[in-house]
Amino acid sequence: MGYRVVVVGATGNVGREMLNILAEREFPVDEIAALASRRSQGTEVSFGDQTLKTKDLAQFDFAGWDIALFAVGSEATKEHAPRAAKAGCVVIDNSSLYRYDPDVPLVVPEVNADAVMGYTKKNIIANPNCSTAQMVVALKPLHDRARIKRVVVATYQSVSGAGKEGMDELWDQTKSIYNPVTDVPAAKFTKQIAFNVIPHIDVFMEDGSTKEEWKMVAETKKIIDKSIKVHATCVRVPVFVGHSEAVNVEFEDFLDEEEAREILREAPGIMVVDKREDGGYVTPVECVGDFATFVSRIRQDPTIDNGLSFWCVSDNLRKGAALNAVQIAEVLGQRALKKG
Ligand code: 11C
Repeated sequence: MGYRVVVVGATGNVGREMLNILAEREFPVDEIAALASRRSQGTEVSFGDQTLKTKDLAQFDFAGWDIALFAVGSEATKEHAPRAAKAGCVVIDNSSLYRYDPDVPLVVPEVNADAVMGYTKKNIIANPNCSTAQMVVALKPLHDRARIKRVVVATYQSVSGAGKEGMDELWDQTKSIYNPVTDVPAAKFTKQIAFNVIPHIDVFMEDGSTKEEWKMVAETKKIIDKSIKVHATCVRVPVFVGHSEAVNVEFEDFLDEEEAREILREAPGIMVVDKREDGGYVTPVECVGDFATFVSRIRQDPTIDNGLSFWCVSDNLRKGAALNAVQIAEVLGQRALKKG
């Protein structure tokens, strides 16, 4: 016996990946509904070898459905997630709306799977931001061994984090640079993204950081340990899929780079590819479609007492969003909503 599962936002980048991953991981589904806005109603999406026609989210009755994976913006989430939760359907939400709510667990299963059980307060579980998810999977096993004091991270985030419109803008602008018949001005992004990098993701905060950077700070604290200090610089790069991060960590205790490499090799969700030779590291195009977070370039930071640096890369639509949500559903199924 399986679950009655709803995917909300099924025509978007993340919603489509949710359907793919539910099928790939053979999540026990008895019935599945793909929902979208009225504008996209009737659009066909794939679920394994089935084709589903999307239904109108606004008209959908969540009563009798077990789990709803939400991949829509905060506004639509605000309107429909409480309605689903109230109807008895557990919401796993990919928006930022509930992440910082003390009554909603923020979960990365490799890191804090036990927190899932906190779902009972609101019937909602939050999925973190993509740049946080891949970083905490790598940080947690290192924190368990040597206690992290401080993290300084620079991200190199792909345009798919900004949705299909972001991908279209990179594609169209790149073509227009080679063939300047049509000008493709910046629209989704604040400056030209083709052949450029932009040190700005999400809105500016009062202290000069951006909301994307603030999310990495707040979410790392909530998921791993509130004592960890994080300083982030988030940058958009002309890559379609796959976020990269250069991470520098200061620990309380000494941690040798070789031991860190061994710890990460054993860690769930991590694949270490770290050969000190040409090409002995992973780049974003190589991680697309994969489940793992890849860690490379692990090395001592000799400028501080207990410091290490590493490079990590992951598919932002998968570990950063859809995969993590499906992993949460798996934990929920094993620990709370048991079937059969
Ligand atoms: C980006 N990380 O790359 C963002 C997308 O809070 O879930 C996801 C935003 C979020 O633009």
